Amino acid sequence: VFSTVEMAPRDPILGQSEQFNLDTRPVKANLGVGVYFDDAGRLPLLACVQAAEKAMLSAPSTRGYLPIDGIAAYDNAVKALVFGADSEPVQSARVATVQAIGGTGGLKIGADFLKKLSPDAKVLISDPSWENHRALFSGAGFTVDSYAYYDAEKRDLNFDAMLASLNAAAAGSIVVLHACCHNPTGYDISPGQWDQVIAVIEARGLTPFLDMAYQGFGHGIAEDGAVIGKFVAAGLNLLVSTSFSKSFSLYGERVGGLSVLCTDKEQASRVLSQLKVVIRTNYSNPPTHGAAVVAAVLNDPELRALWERELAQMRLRIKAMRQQLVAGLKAAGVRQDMDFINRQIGMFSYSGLSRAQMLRLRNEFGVYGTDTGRMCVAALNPQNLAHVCQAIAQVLEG
Ligand code: PLP
Ligand code: TYF
Repeated sequence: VFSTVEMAPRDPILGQSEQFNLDTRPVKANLGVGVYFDDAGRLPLLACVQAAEKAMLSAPSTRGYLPIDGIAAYDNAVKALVFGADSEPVQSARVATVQAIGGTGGLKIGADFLKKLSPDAKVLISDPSWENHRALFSGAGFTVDSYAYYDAEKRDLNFDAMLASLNAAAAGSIVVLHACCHNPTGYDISPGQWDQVIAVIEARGLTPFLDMAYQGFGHGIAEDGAVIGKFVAAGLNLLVSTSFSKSFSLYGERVGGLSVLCTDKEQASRVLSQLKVVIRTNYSNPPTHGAAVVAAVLNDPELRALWERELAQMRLRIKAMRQQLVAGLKAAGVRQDMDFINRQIGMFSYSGLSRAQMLRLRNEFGVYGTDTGRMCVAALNPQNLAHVCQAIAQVLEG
């Protein structure tokens, strides 16, 4: 039966990490995968997570099956984080939230749900977008197109073109939007531009699906979440996937969620019942540990405050690394203006380097970024910064 199976291509990002791990050069930097490392180049284990786990160990719990939609206290915490605890949608119980296996799981539950509901709808993702968006929505059976987003020549957003593509979208199309910290470009649209996007979504009858994988990594938890309030104010229905992989540094625990903003409570209960069918037929019910940790932190005022401080540290460290990268590139002899790196936000920088230049960086200097020129600023640290700056300078000027 398997004789005709073809070899699938490797994930362009995760495949590169495998290559990086095999690289025996003493000086190297993995700016490929989107993972936050601390100043010492280590993957953090947050103190709030350790405190929650310590408390859990001292009162061990049994491991029965969770409900299909996950831990109730977790789902409520996700809802509160995304919409605001006192927000009208939460107060009127018109949000259906389920625990998901990472942000990816949230996207996939949403995609399968939408496919049953609107089998002929097209999905639009940004050009460019996270590599997995196209694969995931195509895998769910959708035709995936893109809307304009980035102008490589200008090294900036092309907002007019973005609005034009959304204006040209067929009614009923599903639009996948990065809520904040756009992956891969690092360019977010401004609050005023969000208003214009929302107006087009409303006018064209599009279905917004927000991917919120980096809440708190941009300007702050509430600041990054404010975009959701704009959709609420416009009276739109929407889907939001949440990931705690980065904001809790819990990548391997696979903690995420999907929230669907419905028109009223009764509709939300019907939607929830369908989300549960999707989950039931995929993996029955979610795993316990990661979501229990996140719920414990979010629902305890002290641990929550600790998390907010730790998240702020990560956010500010990335900003500092951006500034040091720009200064370091200048000091290393890069003549072109690299200050756009400071205007980008979140984990990533679209560096503007070509594929050939990215290959040189990797082959000659052991500096790994994606072929598309994306670099993970959150993987820079005082030890690797000078090497990275010199390598980029050599490639750009040498
Ligand atoms: N969406 C975007 C834009 C991402 O960058 C990521 C990164 O991992 C995800 C979704 C997936 O999140 P998770 O690792 O929690 O599945
Ligand atoms: O974009 C990134 O690097 C992160 C991590 O299939 C990631 O979002 C990359 C590829 C992938 C899953 C996660």
